[in-house]
Amino acid sequence: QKHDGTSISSNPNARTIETLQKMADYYDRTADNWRTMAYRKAITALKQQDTQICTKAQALGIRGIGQRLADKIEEIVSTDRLRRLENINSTPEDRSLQLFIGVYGAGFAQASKWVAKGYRSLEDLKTMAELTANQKIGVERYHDFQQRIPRAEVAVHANIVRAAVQAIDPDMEVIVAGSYRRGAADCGDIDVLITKNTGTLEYIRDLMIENVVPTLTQKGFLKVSLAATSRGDGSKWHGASALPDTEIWRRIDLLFVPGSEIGAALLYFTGNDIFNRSLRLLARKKGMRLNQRGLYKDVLRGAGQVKVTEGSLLEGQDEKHILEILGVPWRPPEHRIC
Ligand code: DCP
Ligand code: MG
Ligand code: MN
Repeated sequence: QKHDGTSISSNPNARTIETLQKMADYYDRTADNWRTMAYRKAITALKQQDTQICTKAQALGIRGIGQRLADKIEEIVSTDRLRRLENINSTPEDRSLQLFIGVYGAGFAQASKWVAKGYRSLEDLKTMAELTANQKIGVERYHDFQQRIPRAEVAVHANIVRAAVQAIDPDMEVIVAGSYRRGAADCGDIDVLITKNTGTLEYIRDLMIENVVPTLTQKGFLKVSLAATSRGDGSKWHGASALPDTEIWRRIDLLFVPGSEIGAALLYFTGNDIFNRSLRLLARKKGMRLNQRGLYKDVLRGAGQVKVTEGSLLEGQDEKHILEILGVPWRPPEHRIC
């Protein structure tokens, strides 16, 4: 099993894996899902080998590795480099694209447009680009949001939220999910589930949006709202927070979860995303459907796998039971990395 932050240096293919990982990260940043998946698959397959894979033929003999990846593996081992990787970020346009993709609220498409307009630096964006309110914050706080958050600091943010929530209703629960729950030493953001055993979504959302969020904003802990839902089945507040007497802003996601859905929400928001994808696929193969609200059966699909009915709820409250029904042996959060 692999843990967040665990070294793979003892693996005979460590050097190859490290290089392929850089390629996967690059394709992930450019939202090239197909290539990202292909590289991740190859990395997973390589991690399971106990001898070094040196030639294309050897690589092709492994399930999950195709022609192109096999070529790259041979190139890495025989030349100790990968030309494709060295070509990435080699032009100013490439470097700007990578920089802009990191702006909160800007995806690959937006970043490409900025590059096409001739912008190259964050300063260019500040002075020349037409930015939405969120993009403006994404640019101003670029370096804050790029920093990983030490695990201990994540806990302090969550404690502040918990104290504010429980001051209003002591039966409310505040659980940190995301990479923190998987045991990561540092996190990209702070993912907080806000729930109550007997609480409905409306109850929790009203308490948060009407009361906790304004209070924590007034206290100076919450800095800005980046995305929030206040009606319908909306259930989140995304923004930034900062500890007292510190300058650095952290990305924080508050996720409102009715007690009846906490199991499915825990599963979804703990991830990681690849683990979630494989669970959803498994559910589908078994005629079920898994999302962040529950596991459903008898989902009718028509032509092209289009959903005809929602199906009936099998389980939403109990994380362990959801895995049981799917026939997946229990996996503690630290082992949910694919
Ligand atoms: N998630 C998902 N698919 C996505 C985005 C998120 O399944 N496209 C789920 C799995 C993630 C969880 O939500 O683990 C939280 O999302 P984050 O983007 O915050 O990712 P992590 O917390 O896992 O990592 P990081 O430390 O980068 O925040
Ligand atoms: Mg996270
Ligand atoms: Mn998040």
